[in-house]
Amino acid sequence: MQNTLEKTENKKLLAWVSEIETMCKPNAVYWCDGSKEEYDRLMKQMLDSGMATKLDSQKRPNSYLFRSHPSDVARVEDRTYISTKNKEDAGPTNNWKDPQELKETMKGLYNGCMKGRTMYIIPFSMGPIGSPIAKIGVEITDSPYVVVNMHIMARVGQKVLNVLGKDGDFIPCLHSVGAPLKEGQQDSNWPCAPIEQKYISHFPEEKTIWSYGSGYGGNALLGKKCLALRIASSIAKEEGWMAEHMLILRLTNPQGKKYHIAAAFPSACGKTNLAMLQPTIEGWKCECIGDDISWMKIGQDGRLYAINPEAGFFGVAPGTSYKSNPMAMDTIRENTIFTNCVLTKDNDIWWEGMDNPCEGGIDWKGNPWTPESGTDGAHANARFTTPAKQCPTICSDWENPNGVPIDIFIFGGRRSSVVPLVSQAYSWDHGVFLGATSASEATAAALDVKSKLRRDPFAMLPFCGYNMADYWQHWFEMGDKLGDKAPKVFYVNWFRKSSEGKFMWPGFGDNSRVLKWMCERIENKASSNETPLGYMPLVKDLDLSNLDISESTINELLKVDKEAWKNELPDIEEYFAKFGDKLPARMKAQLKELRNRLG
Ligand code: OXD
Ligand code: MN
Repeated sequence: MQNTLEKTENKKLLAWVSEIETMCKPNAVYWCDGSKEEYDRLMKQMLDSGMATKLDSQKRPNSYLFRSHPSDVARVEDRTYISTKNKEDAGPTNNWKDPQELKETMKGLYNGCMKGRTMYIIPFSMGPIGSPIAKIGVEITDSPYVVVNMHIMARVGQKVLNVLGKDGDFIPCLHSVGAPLKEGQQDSNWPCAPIEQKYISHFPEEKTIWSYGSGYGGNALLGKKCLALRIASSIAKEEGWMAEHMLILRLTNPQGKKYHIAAAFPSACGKTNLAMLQPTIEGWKCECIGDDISWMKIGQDGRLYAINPEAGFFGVAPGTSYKSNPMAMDTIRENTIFTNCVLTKDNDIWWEGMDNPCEGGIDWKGNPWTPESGTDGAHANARFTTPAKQCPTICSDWENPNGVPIDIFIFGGRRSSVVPLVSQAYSWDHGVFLGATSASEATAAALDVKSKLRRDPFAMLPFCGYNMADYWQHWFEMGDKLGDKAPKVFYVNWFRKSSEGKFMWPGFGDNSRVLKWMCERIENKASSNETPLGYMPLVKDLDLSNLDISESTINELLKVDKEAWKNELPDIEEYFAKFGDKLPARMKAQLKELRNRLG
């Protein structure tokens, strides 16, 4: 195979590649240059092998559909490890294994695991190349599907090696689908290993990632959850910055004043929808900077600056429609990789919740399917991988290497009861408490999460690369450093349901009404009501112009149900108790204050 990459002289990289080649024994080694020619060639190869399907070039130019193995459809949290010398450093919310033991097990699996396959080396930058906030990683993988997805999700190839130079450092990310081929053996369309052989392992002390056995999403595209969240969060703690599971957006008011918002919601709670919001209120404009991850450093002026380390969106497809997220629908009109969607009769894709019904086609498992089949045509965690620059509302500053200054943090989750539409934290510490206690109802983004309500602090439960209690302490300390320049913190719940089970708040573009109140709050222009939960708007404080919503519904959305909150306290206490002596004193103080306010 030819490529145009100049050979790197980086000693650490050359030594690592040769070590992995010796261990994994691939048939060939290929350095990725990140070019379009490379992308097209690998796609052609996957089309020829039957792994990919090309979609209709008129309807969906330069786009492809893949179907994963039915056992390999989401992140596997039970098989994800934070491997530190001391168990306590991983903390009670992470799976832990001793690094030596885990490496021994995994070396056994990696030994010869790339037989019959090509080993691809992908140099990538998370963040605009050369940004003071960006980091370089190199992923070694035996999956061409991973290579093409990484082309979209990160900045890949020669330009990264140029920045790395002879002595530059990088984060080694090793990935194998865990399916060596015997001489003459026919490959399957989605090679992967059985669940008990899957390992998504992180060694934060060595800043290294080893992933084995899965080819799907966050298990395999190692720049995303593994590097940009788990490893980066641990580096960020060490270096005094923040790596968060947050979208970033810019809101501009009718006078032209810009506000930057970073918001953390658990997986599948509408982060991509909010990032691509189209305000329904006159004169307000929203632009997207990122939909999943935010890296933030304190700038010279003492404010917190954020970049989106990714270059693409790996979005949940089902439920995405012109009604729920027209900007996402326009983003994916071309140059997009789809995984586990329905292939329609006219060679396009479809999923549950799309605008028009589907007559039928081939479902995500590869079987003939019609809406009458009685099963979902697309998997609930079907995804699109699409370039961020294609989003019609992408912000002109989305690749600004210095980032954008954050004014507002939002936390939230999917709660059908108890949690009101919006509240504002009384202080930074109160905001950290709100982030730490956020909880959400189940999602399809992880294979093994079944419980109905789970506490998902800062939406980082599956993504924090060290002890969650130390992470909370880090948040408190960042607040001390930021002082009065710290962003203001809010908590939202778009998902409250009526007694008839209907969503009470319209959501989507109308969420701009809530964001407007937040912007006015930080300008001291909107009044508020002091409640046990924080500052909350009165009905008159929300811009409800041209919105068909009854006064009683709004009152209900803004109601503080003290008794329900008192019932939540034991659950929060029990949750905090898991962290033992590590629980920051400032967190305990916040719990006490909430209890006092509830009376
Ligand atoms: C994601 C997730 O894929 O959070 O973004 O699961
Ligand atoms: Mn996410």
